[in-house]
Amino acid sequence: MATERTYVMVKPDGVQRGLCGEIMSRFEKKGLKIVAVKFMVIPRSVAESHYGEHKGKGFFNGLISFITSGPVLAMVLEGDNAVAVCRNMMGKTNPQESAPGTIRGDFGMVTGMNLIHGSDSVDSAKREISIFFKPEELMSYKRSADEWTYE
Ligand code: DAT
Ligand code: MG
Repeated sequence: MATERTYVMVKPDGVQRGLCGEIMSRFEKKGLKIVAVKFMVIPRSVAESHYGEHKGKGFFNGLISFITSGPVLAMVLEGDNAVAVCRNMMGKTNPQESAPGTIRGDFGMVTGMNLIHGSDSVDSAKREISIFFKPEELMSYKRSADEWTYE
């Protein structure tokens, strides 16, 4: 098994539309383990660091304004291949190109309000988790359901 941790965040539009529970529930039901959760308004400097790879792009300033415009639900999820599993459940960046059954495909209409962020690699997951959480905020625990989730 390739147990990984990934950084997932319900963006301000998802919070405003009352989708926190729905989104978290999908990950829980899939079998991902919740390792950490935080409800917060992201400071501008933290948002710029989180989205550093997009600095200089035309949408960067709008993205930073949007992601800092209200509270987000930040979380760390763990499981086998958690990074790719979560990205698949999110759908494509443009919700109109996302398959039904994915979070963006089911709930989103435009790229600028695509509801959710998820790390795109194990390396970015490590970087993003360390931006939003202290090591002691990450819980290591066993769930009895794990033995009915993995062979
Ligand atoms: P993803 O969130 O799927 O990893 P990304 O890393 O390419 O996508 O971009 C980060 C976010 O920036 C994305 O979720 C929404 C916004 N964004 C990306 N491309 C955009 C564009 N062409 N116009 C407006 N917003 C964009
Ligand atoms: Mg990305």
